[in-house]
Amino acid sequence: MSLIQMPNFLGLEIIKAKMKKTFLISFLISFCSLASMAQAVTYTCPMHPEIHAAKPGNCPKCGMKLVKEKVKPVKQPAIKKKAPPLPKTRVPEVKVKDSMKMEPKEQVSTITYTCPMHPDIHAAKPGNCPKCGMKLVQEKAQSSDASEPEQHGGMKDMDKQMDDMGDTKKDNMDMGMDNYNMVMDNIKMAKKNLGPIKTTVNNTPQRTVRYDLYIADTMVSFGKKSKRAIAVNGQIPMPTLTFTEGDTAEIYVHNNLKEETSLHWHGLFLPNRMDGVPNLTQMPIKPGETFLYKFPIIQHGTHWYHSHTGLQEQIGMYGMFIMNKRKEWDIPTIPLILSEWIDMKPKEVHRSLHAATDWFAVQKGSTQSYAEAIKRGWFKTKVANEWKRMNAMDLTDVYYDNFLVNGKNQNEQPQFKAGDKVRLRIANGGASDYFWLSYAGGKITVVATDGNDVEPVEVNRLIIAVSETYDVVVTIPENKSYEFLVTPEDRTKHASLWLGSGEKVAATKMKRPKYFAGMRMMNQMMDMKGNMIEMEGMKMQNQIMDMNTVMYPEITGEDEGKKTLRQETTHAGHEDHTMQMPNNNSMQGMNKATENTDILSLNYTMLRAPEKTTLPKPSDGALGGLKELKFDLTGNMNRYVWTLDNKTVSESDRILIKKGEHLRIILFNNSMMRHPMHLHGHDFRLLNGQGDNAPMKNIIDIMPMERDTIEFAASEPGGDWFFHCHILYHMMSGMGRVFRYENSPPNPEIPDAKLAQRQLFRDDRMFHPMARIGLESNGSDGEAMIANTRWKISSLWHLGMHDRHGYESETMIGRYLGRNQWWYPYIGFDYHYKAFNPKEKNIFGSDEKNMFGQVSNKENRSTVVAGVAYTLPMLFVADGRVDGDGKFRFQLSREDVPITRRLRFNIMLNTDKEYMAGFRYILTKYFSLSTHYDSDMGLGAGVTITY
Ligand SMILES: [Cu+2]
Repeated sequence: MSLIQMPNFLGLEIIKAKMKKTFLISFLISFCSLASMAQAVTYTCPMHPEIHAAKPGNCPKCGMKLVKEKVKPVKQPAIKKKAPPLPKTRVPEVKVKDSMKMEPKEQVSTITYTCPMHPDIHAAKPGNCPKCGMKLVQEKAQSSDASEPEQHGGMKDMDKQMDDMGDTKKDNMDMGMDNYNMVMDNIKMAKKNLGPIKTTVNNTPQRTVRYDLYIADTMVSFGKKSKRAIAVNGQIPMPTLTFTEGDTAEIYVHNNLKEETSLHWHGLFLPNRMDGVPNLTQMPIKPGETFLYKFPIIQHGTHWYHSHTGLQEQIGMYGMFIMNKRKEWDIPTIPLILSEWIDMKPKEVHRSLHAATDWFAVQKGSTQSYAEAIKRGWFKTKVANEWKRMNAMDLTDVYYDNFLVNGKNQNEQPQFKAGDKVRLRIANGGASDYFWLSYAGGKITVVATDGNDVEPVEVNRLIIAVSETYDVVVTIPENKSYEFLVTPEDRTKHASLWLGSGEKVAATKMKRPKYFAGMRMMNQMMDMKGNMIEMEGMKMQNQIMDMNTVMYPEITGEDEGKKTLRQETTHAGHEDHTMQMPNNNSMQGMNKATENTDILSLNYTMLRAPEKTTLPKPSDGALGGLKELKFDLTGNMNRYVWTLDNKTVSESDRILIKKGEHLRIILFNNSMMRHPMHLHGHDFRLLNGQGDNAPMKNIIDIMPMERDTIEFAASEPGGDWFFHCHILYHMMSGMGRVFRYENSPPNPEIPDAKLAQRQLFRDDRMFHPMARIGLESNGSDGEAMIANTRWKISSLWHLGMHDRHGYESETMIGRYLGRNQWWYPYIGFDYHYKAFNPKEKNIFGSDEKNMFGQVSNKENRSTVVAGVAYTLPMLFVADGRVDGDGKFRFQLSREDVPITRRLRFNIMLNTDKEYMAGFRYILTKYFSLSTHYDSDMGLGAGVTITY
């Protein structure tokens, strides 16, 4: 197939070779010039820090744009006296291990090198680890840095600990000492700027606080039309429930809906039967029923609550859940719950995502069509992308009609005056969107996350993952009205809160992401097997390197299209700082590296608990004490399947855990989207380089390619606890697991465990219908199907206007295999009738015989078929089958090549000498104008209905 050879034709190999050559040249140049230039500017790859070049250009390993690397003086005064300093270009690599300072005496003759991941490796010279490729570090060092957790004393102990992925020591190293120091400086500064904050002590005796929540249908006009939503006590969001630590909550939920419901108390430690997951911790609350949630308030902080039933969270069932400390800050505090609104019914959103229509992309203008790619110089990227069988990439799944802060797009809090400090308790109650938070009045001081205090840090902005909470403090600088801006990750629209009164000071609006730059990044990150490449030696943890920075115009510059590309390929001194990352091994460096910005975004390594969070000793009963679990976050965007280790909730067993033991969970995101993973009923330590002071969270956002570690104590008496992606449509597709405490007492809320399990599993086993019906002047052809995670039952037809055009219908059932679901074996039944016309010829001649020389049974075929379809590079589907008459057929087809934002091209060719080519122009979600030529049915034009 000539199509398969396309990339060669496009010269990808040549480009690679060119890159190698270019690199070699630039390396030589850099080597020579470095000898003479002490403080020369050099360039490195964000993904491959071992690369150093004298000139800007592309990385020879991954083709990514090199970024400036500022040579830092060696911070080892002891060495300076006794031995020549290490070559300057080496500094950034060695610095990873800055914490391991050498004993001066050993310096000259006895330095050896080892791998941080493989302590069994010992080398006389610096270099890379033969096992993992990671930069070797100096051995025989004494760790003396402040962040060193006390319990990890000597080197021997450390070696042992190193074997443990996610160990706090290793964790510190991954973070990099400069980053650590920078965070500590930031904390110092933030504390100073925050100043002392008054507190008030609540002396009211512990009491029972009762709320009655009446859940009922309502109509809202958040979008363009009046639509159904669900209100609680007549309001959206649901009322803010406030408690004080030590209270007892009594929440009566009255279900006045015509459907089941439930409420989950997000991030709360409570008895399992009160956790509010229908069919797991309780049976659903039936229409007309009242359910009492009663639990003691044993923690504090900003939390929220939401329906855990179906897709109700998308249409209004979210609210704040605030637990004040007994000694609480005395500072104006505003709870903010963020959400999205879409006029489309959430069930239809869910179905559309599974049907993989790109209507949301059309609405967003993120189709990434060929025309756009060619016009703006990204053609090769587009081809490479499709070669790797990727459809257009996006940051979010759904196009929303509006974004809400406390149920409104625009909010005002005019009561504040110059100098006031305001605490915002923010929860992302959105179903699927992350939000950027930025402020027109200066820095944002982050003081808590997921209900847990953190040491204050100052940032310019932060992203809040779906279901995450952050407490931030902002200051009103003058007597004006300052915008606190909430921007969804895809930056299609925004919502605001205005603080103060007077002249309006707007925050800088975020420009739309550069999708082609993102596409190129995805190409670089993904191998041909559809796996995310794990970068050797990269500290990719905890959002520290925001991959998506390549798409942020405010950091990496506007997409200049072809101009940029030309400069890029000729290395014409063009500086394109591709990524916001701790280059120079510091975050200050990171921001300096990007000259056009001083934007500091929060990342997880900046979160530090004020107190030690080390887990209590495992109890004696828990043998072994530590259970380590690893999960790959997996997904298949083309069919909207989201899983852990390629298994949905219903396809996997519950994971048994023991009370008293420690759980360590290592998560690798092997998918193209970020996922906010949420654990019910427990906080976990996020191993982020803060050692003993690792922050406690119940949500961890994991970016593509990241590998992160969390750990928690199994401290509950029992029960089933859900662990899942909090993107609603991912969760409903089965992206989760259930942790079950061994020997749990039976849950009185689940009288019939088998029934409950069946209903629980129903969510991700659901079949979704979809169809495409062409009604054109030459007849009708189309396809209707129902499909779930693995299975598809489909029926396709070609009905000509008369018998010489033929009538055909094929009905098939098959199962998708593998994580990427490229394989699709099927069986089915084919009926074909066509009045044979010996004079009729098409471009292959008469179709009396097929290309294998077999006499065609098209004239009157009524037989079983069995075959296998396989998705090829460029998203062509190869389909080989044999029918009950022993006739073979091989077919190649490609659907929906995005020519322009709305124009799609379809093509098909098979060994029965049948072929088809056509265009479809998308008018609305359901209607397209279409035209196609078919070897049997001839030319036609009309409409296509897409469902
Ligand atoms: Cu997800």
